[in-house]
Amino acid sequence: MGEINRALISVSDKRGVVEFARRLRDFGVEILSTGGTAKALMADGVAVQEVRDYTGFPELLEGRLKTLHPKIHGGLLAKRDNSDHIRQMAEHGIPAIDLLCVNLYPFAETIARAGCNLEEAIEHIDIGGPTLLRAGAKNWEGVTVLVDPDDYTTVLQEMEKSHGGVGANTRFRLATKAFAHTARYDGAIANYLSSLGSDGNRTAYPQTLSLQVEKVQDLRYGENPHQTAAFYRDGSGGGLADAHQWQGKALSYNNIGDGDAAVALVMEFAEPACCVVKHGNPCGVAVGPDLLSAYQRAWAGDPVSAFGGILACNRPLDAQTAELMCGQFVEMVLAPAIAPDARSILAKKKNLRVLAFDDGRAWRRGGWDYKRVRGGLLVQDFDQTMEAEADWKVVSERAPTAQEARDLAFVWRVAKYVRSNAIVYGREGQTIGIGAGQMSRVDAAKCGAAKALDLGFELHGAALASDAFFPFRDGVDAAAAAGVKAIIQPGGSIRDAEVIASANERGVAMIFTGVRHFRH
Ligand code: 93A
Repeated sequence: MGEINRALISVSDKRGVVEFARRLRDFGVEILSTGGTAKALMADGVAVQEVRDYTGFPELLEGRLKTLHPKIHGGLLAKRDNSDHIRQMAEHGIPAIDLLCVNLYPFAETIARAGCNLEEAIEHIDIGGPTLLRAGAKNWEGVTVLVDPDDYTTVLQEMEKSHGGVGANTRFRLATKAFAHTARYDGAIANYLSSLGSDGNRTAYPQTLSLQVEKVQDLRYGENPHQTAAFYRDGSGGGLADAHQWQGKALSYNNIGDGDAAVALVMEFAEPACCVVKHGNPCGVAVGPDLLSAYQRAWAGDPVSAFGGILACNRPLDAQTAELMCGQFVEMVLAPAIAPDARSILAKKKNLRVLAFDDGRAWRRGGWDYKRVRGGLLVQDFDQTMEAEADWKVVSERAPTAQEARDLAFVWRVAKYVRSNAIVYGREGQTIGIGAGQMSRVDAAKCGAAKALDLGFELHGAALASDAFFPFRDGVDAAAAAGVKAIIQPGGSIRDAEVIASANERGVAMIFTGVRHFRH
């Protein structure tokens, strides 16, 4: 049991450190500390010895040299059960340091500040801190290493139970955490510096990219039962990695992928919205005056496909809506909050996964989207764009009516979340037929129309969105023949003139957005 006699504390984030050090003193631990930390501790009446007095060597170079001294690093690195090490330590007057509490200069916070320049960033690169941490963590059998103020209590409780010692399991776990901490720290430095040109200006993407992810949970299996899988958080905050699961079976790999797509889609809308997602694509989406009607109309958009789907709402889930949801077979329900009475209603369906997600973060924010390909990683900005409707251009002879314009705005938002080639039919804030993931646009148009008719919807007067331009007029011909009266699409095909002619022949209003929303 690693008994603790001497500790070194050197922290930038001073949260909780005074109380921690005071408790260490109660255990009779001798405390060494660097300038700022020593000052903070002594100001609160905790007795410490400054590292410079301990080593007999002053802090130099504006603090760049504080702890880089053999008496410090020898005390951390020496193996406690190695007679040679013990002899050399005695010979050179190096006492063992048994606990190390260090967190680093705030590099990530510094570079995140607007106007931070290269010089400032470099001054916030901690050298001594990571060196201490790596030394202590390498020698975890003799040293307890803390990088996270949230671990202070655990360590104190363990010392309480074990007469001032910390067990091997805890020391090993903390050492692993310390290496993850320095890896993340160095990764942030490398990412930052390699995204700068020699003039100090940012280029688009870093030359090297270090990613550090942390496991949220192991999953029962991957996309299929013969694939093993786990879910990791990437530190960007929010998303399903930080959602709260109120009830139900453990999340599956496919649940997480579909849930992410479903929430991103409903968060696109300002008014109450609900969607049903299956296999990464929405099958029914609707907005309404309240969540109940949005849910009913989203479900009615394609009740056949909705069976076993994922439901997402952009408003707190109320009891009435929850009651209706219970009447259907679904895998998972997601909302920014679940009202207590809705919770007790859903509790009747024990297997149903019910999650509350943080609606303030991640869904609408910029950031990087990664896609793994063999031998590499594709990195791009998330598609967070939603063009201003003022920039849309009417290209047909007939302009859309006010109702058609509202319908077009709705189906266009949905199309952004449907896999390409995507065609979305809808009216009055409800999708009525979605053609997804087709290899030709005309097939996507036919597929969506066939679904709508199959489900008994009337396509006459419906609106249509196409996630990218129509390469030929055939897709528009098919949709117009089916009764569609308004179409929204990016435009930009060399055959735009033919496509517009097709719309005009049948009195269809057509808008070009100028922006494409492929989703693969
Ligand atoms: O400038 S350093 O890279 N050189 C060092 O020798 C050193 N030793 C500890 N930074 C160093 N530290 C860091 O100082 C720690 O990692 C901690 O973040 C900070 C605490 O300084 P102070 O106690 O003066 O507030």
